[in-house]
Amino acid sequence: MAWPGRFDFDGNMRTQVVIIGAGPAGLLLSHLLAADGVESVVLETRSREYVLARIRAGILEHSSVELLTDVGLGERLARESMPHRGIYLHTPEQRTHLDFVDLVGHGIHVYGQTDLTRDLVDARVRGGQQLVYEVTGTALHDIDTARPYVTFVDADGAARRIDADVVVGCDGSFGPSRQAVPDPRTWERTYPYAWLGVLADVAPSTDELIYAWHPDGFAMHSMRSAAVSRLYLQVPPGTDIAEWSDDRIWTALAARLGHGRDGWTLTPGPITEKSVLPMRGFVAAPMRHGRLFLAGDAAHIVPPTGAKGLNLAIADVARLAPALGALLRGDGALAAAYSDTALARVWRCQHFSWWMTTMLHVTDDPFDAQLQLAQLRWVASSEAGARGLAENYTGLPLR
Ligand code: FAS
Ligand code: PHB
Repeated sequence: MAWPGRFDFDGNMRTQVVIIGAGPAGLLLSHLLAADGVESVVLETRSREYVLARIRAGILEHSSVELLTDVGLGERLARESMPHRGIYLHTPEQRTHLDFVDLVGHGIHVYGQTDLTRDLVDARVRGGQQLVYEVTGTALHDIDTARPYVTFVDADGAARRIDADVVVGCDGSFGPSRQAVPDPRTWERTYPYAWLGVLADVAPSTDELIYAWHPDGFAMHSMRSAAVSRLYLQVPPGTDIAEWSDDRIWTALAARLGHGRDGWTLTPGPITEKSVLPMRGFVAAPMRHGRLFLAGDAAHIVPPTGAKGLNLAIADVARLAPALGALLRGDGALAAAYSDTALARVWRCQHFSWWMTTMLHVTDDPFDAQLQLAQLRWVASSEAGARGLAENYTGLPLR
């Protein structure tokens, strides 16, 4: 294969930044570095097809959209994303629309992570970033020296080495980078429920997302386009997807989302994908050790209820890219501050995700249910409560 990067005297590759992982964090970081004249090579363990087919997040914060547009990734986003003013909070008592534009001056955009990944992969060729798929055995070396390097086996089975000035772990929650940080501090919370997510070839039954509290469990109606709906159901952790037929899924969604109430109906359709997603929160600190930096899920996981995972990955690399550019030009101040400043936003998002999750997901404790309903009534009736949700859901400024 035609090899990316530059070869040095002993036949090894050489570049400025090695990025491990071609998810949103790794791909966007490579794009931002290229715009700053910094060369990078992205190593990805999966195939191009696998990366492009992954179905995950669906919401972009206002500041994420601004950033992506500013760096030349806004064309398809502007054409195909769905701008939403707000969301609906639904309980058996009432459905309330929270208008984020009225509350905090901006809304959100519905745009699948799959679409964003496609845009990022397409932009890579134009920007000259190097992306190497189907690597195995990725290992980090000498990260606490000024000459770190990464070894791996390429798709042809050849052992490879890339020497660099910096290594960035964007390898998600199960990659090797986090393990390379000695004695990290970690925090973890496993929630006593999971999400069963479905993709269906049917027009959404709502104009904006519905987050529903119900005694049987949480449900959400999202979407990917005018013809594709994305919906979620709270299920017990470890649920076997085989126990949930399409009929059972639609029946539960109809009950929890209020089908037939006040004239609203949920229209079912062919389910094209279904999966069970565990709910957990995780943070690892620091997000830097020597010449290794971590970004995105490699450093933190949030429950998806607050739609923060993808946006946090974007926020991390929006902060990291200029820090690395400055570091490589001899100014290490931003790089030195990266971990602390990134973690401040991580914990704000971790808290908001916890708040949304514990407010909307039922447990077997009837006291919890009363607390949740009281909190939902307050958010639905108080401008201060609604503004607090709106400010966090639409996202804090990136810069
Ligand atoms: P990613 O996990 O996206 O990317 C990491 C990449 O590193 C992967 O491509 C992986 O193959 C690669 N990698 C791993 N080990 C490697 C190695 N040793 N060598 C090379 N490459 C390696 N967030 C939301 O906001 N809303 C949602 O609804 C939502 N749903 C989700 C559903 C699922 C099933 C999952 C797993 C996550 C979901 N998330 C959701 C969170 C998700 O969107 C992440 O926050 C987002 O993908 C983070 O992006 P990255 O940090 O790039 O990590
Ligand atoms: C989605 O559309 O996949 C989605 C939307 C909002 C969330 C989580 C996931 O909080």
